[in-house]
Amino acid sequence: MSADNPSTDGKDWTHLYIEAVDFHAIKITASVVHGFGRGSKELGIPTANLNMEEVGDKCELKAGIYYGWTNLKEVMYETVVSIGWNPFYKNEKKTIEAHLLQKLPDFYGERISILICGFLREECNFDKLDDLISCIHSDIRVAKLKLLEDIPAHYADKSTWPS
Ligand code: ADP
Ligand code: RBF
Ligand code: MG
Repeated sequence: MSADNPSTDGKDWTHLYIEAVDFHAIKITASVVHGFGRGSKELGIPTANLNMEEVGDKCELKAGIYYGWTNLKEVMYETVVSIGWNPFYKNEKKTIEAHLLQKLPDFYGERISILICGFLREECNFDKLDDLISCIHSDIRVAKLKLLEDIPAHYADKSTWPS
């Protein structure tokens, strides 16, 4: 799989998506820490895991899948974000993980800012790993469409971000 060419293997996940109403963009800044290493190896979808100790009160954000922008070394990348307990893996701790929609070299230890622009869906459990992967590919496709809309596109310019 490649972030550039997401495929959902013909599966339709549209029933999972929720129309966000009156969502205000939220900025989270923290450094990138190591997780379980599953994103790249098991899913083929690396996720930059945030150091939750640096996240502050934003760690209370509702669990779910979001889309937005990540500022990594002053470059903005389209991003999908997973917040929660990863029910498929039954994590014991809440995580915030960002998949940037571009292939990149590792950036562990970097301080990144994620601007969350909208909510896509609740976290789900799946019968099999392939369904989790296919649903994430669907999230990427939906996120790309949402990020073309006026307000998220406005945030491609960092000077418009809230402090
Ligand atoms: P971990 O469990 O340690 O988070 P992952 O397999 O999820 O491991 O890989 C995440 C790491 O991959 C990130 O911390 C980052 O250094 C690197 N990486 C490379 N490209 C990307 C990308 N497009 N999105 C997110 N992380 C990426
Ligand atoms: N994990 C789940 O258990 N259920 C989900 O619905 C789910 N959706 C995700 C959507 C996106 C866009 C991303 C990037 C991750 C998602 N994850 C989900 C988290 C995934 O299990 C996690 O990134 C890997 O376990 C690697 O840490
Ligand atoms: Mg990860």
